[in-house]
Amino acid sequence: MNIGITCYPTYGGSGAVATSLGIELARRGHEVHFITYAHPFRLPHFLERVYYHEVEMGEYPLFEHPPYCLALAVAMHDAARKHRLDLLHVHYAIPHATSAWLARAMLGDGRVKLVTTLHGTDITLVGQHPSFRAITRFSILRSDGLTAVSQYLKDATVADFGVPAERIEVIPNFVDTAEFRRDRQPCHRDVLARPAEKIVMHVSNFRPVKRVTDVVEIFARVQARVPARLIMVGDGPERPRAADSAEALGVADRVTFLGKHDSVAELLSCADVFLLPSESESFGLAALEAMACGVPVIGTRVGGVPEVVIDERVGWLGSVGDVEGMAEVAVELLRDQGRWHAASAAARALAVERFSAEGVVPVYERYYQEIAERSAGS
Ligand code: GMT
Repeated sequence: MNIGITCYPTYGGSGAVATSLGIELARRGHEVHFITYAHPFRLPHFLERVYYHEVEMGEYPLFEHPPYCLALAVAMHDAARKHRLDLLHVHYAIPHATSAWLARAMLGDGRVKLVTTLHGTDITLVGQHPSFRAITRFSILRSDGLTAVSQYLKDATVADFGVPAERIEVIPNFVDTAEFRRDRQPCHRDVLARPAEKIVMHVSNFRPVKRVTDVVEIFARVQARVPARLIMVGDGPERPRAADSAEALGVADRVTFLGKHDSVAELLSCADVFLLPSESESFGLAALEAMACGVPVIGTRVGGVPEVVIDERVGWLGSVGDVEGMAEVAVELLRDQGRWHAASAAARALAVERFSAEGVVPVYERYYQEIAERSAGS
């Protein structure tokens, strides 16, 4: 198939998954066209059958708020026409599903099928804002295919937007288990920590929902009992508060803020525990990537996280804000080598068995086929 993919290309789980999906589809012989405003951050520069179309935005003094949604629709329309796209697969509903619907209307023949993957706050937060709600509902209902990254997110979409359950397919996120693995070289362990220290890691966009100050609070309790270092990967609005919190708790010299990284596999592969104490999380891709690297996950039982961190063999989930409980489990795990090795192996095994690209990408391919056939027959 010739497939157009649109996502947020800079940082974030939805862009990471969309890009990996495009790369895997191209490996399987499909022609893939990324239609985005910047080069997708996880896309290497040249890959066979992979093309990148940058959305061009015209500037005009009148545009205090440039209409990106329209420029994207035009780029989608052009790519669909020139490259005979069979399908446009958009990741994150706002505004991508709307632009895709517009692009198809401009094409006028209904040949291009639209698939929208719902990722999280497009449904649970931003999509519910009065300024977006009606257009979000309209656009997702106009998609030929709808997928959600977890059962939790599907249920939320049915409940909050009145989308019929049978219209949404749950297809979980996946991880490249050849890239995300424990025995990677080079391993940066020696640079990140002293030999006797354990590495506690957090990766996110440092938005309030991630509760990064809880990460620091948990770590402060852990390092009081086990020699350890906290590695914070990513950046975002809450980073200054996390740094202040490390200062206030007297652990600033044990916390390293690495900022944004394109590929986190080489960092995750030398971590001992991954912390994800989020307030809300439709899936938790970072947790899955940690698990694939054999890193047990300690986090919160929210949203779709229990569908990823499935049981206590691979990690532990507590209540939002329970920094004491999460720290206690981290200490127990880090002190007991036998238990840690069992959790690490179980985390890796679960990632490989349930969330590998080899397992999940064919599910997308079958879904595309079904959408194409269903629409052809209707
Ligand atoms: O929805 C967002 O806030 C952004 C989005 C992203 O691009 O990272 O995150 C969501 O999608 C990820 C990929 O499917 C999931 O792993 C995250 O759990 C989800 N974030 C939230 O639900 C807060």
